[in-house]
Amino acid sequence: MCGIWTYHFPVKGSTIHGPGWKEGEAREVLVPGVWEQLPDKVNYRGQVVARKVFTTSERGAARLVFKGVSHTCRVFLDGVEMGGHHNAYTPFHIDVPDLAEGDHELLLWISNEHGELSALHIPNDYYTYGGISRPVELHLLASRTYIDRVQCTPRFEKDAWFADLEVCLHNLDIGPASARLKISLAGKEEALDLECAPGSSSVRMSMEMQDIQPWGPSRPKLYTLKATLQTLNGTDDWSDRIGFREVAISGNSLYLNGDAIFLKGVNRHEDHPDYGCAIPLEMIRKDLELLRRLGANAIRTSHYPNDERFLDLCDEMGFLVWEENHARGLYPGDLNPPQDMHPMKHPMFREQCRLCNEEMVNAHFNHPSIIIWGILNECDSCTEYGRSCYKEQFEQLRSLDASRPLTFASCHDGDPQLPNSDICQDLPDICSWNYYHNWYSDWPVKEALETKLSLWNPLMDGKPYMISEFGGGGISGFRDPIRRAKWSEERQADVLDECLGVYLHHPRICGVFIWQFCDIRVDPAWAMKRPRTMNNKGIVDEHRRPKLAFETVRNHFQGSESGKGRL
Ligand code: ADA
Repeated sequence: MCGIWTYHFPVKGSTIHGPGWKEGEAREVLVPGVWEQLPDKVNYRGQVVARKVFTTSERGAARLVFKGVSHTCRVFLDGVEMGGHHNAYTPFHIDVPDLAEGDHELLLWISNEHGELSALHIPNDYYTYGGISRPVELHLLASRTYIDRVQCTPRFEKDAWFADLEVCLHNLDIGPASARLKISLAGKEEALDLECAPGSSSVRMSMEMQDIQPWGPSRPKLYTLKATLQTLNGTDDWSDRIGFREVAISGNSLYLNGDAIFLKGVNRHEDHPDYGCAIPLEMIRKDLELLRRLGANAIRTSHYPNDERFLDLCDEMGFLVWEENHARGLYPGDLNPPQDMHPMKHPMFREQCRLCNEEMVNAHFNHPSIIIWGILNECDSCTEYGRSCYKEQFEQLRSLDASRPLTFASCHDGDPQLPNSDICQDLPDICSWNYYHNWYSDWPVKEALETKLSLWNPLMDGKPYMISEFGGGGISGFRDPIRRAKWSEERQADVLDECLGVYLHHPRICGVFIWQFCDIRVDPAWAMKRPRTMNNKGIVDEHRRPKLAFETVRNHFQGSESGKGRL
C-alpha cells in the first residue's frame, strides 16, 4: 500500500472534518512521505486527509498495518471509521473481518498539531512532521484465525541455546477455532494442536536448539523463525528474523553473550532535509555506513521508537541499539506548577506512554540489535508524581520483556540533597546521564565527572553507568583554527575530544552516546535559540557531510580498542 497517495489540504482557515475535505487542495505524495517534503508545505502544521484507492481480487478477512503515521490519525475504509492512533513512532493495525472483492477507498485524517491531541508531540528540540511517515501494508488473511506475532526470547543454558516462544494469535470469529500450529527454526520443527478462543490468545513453548551461531557485532548471524496456523477455513503463515544472543548485567558492567561490552554510541534522530522523518531505506543504510566508518558499535534512538527497517539493518550490520519510548523534556520547569502546566499531567500522558511502550516492545521484540529499552528522556524524575510515572512504566516494560535491561537518561544531576534533583536512580537497571559540562558551562570534563560520581555513586548502587548524551554545537563550514571560537567546527571537535579522552577510559563507565549523529530541524519554539534555527550538535551536518568532529571521534572510537570490554 506504499506508492502514490493524495494528500488533501483543507481550504485555508477551515478544518478537515466530514465531507468538506474534498474541497481542499489535492497534492500527490509518495508514501512513506510527509507533507513537509512539498516545498510550499514545509511549515504546515495542521490537518490533512490522505487518500488511497485500492482493489482486492477476492473477498476475505484482511488487516491494514500502519508502521507509522505522524502524529495522530483516524482511519476510514469505504466511508466507515475503523479506528485511529496517537503517536508517530509506533505501528498499529486495523482488522477488517470481511473485506469485499473490488475497489476500496482508504482515508486517513491526519494531524500534526500541538495541543490536546498529543501529550508526547509538543514543541521540542526536534520537529514533528505530518503524514504517513512509514510503510503501509495490506495483509489478506487466508484464515479468520491468524498469527499476530511470535515473540522469541533466546536463552543460553547448560551450553545449549533455547528459543522461548510466545505465539500470539487472533481469532476474528465469535466461536473457538481448532487449529494446528507449526513452528520451524534453524532446522528444528515443532507442531501443536490448539483451540483458539475468540479474540486474542497466546501459547508458550520452548525449543532446544543445536549448532547455533550466536548473534554479535562481529558476526550478526540471523535465523528465520517461521510459523503456520492451519484451520478449517485456511492456513495463515508468519515469519520474522531472530538472533541468538543474551544481554546481562553484573556489577557495573554490561555483558553480551558472556563478554563484557563497552558501548561506543551515537544518538540519532530520524531527520533529513529532503525527507523529514520519512527517511528512505537507502538513506538509512548510508547513515549506518557512516556510523560503521566512525567506529561506533551502538545507537540510541533518541527520543522515540524507530522505523523497523532501521532495526532490520542494525540486526544485519551488528549494531547494538538502545531503543526508547517517545518523550523528551516533559518537565515542568518549576516543580510545583499549576495542574495543567505539568506536561506529564496532560490528560492523555499516561495512556499514550502505556500504548507507546506496549507497541514498541511488541513490534520490536525480536530484533537482536536492541539490547536496552529506555523511557522518558529528561522528564520529571524529581518529584514523587514524576517518580510514580517512571515506576509505572518500568514495571510495564519488565512485564512485557524481562530479557533486556532498562534505563532512562536524566539531566537532573544537581546535589541529590537539594530539590530539582533526580530521585529515580534506584529504578533503572542501568544509570544514564546527559552531561554537557564543557558546552553549557566551562566546567572541565574530568573534574565534573568526578564531582558527579562522588555525589551520585551512592545512589547508583554499583549499577552500570553510562553517559547517554554529551557534545557541543558546530556550525557546518564555520572554521576558526586559531581562536577555536564557540560554534566553530574546531571547538566542537575539542569538546568531544576532551569528553572522549575521559569517558572512554574511566573504569566506572560502560558506555557513551555522543549527542548527536546529524544536525536536525527543530520546532519553531526552539529555532530562534539555535544558530541556523537547527540543532547543530551533529558530527555530520543535515546532508551527512562530516564535520571536523567526525574524524576526532573516529580516532577515539577506533583507538579505544584497549582496555577491558572495549569492543
Ligand atoms: C538534551 C536533550 C536532547 C537535546 C540536547 C541539546 O540533553 O536530551 O534532545 O535537546 O539536550 O542539544 O541540548
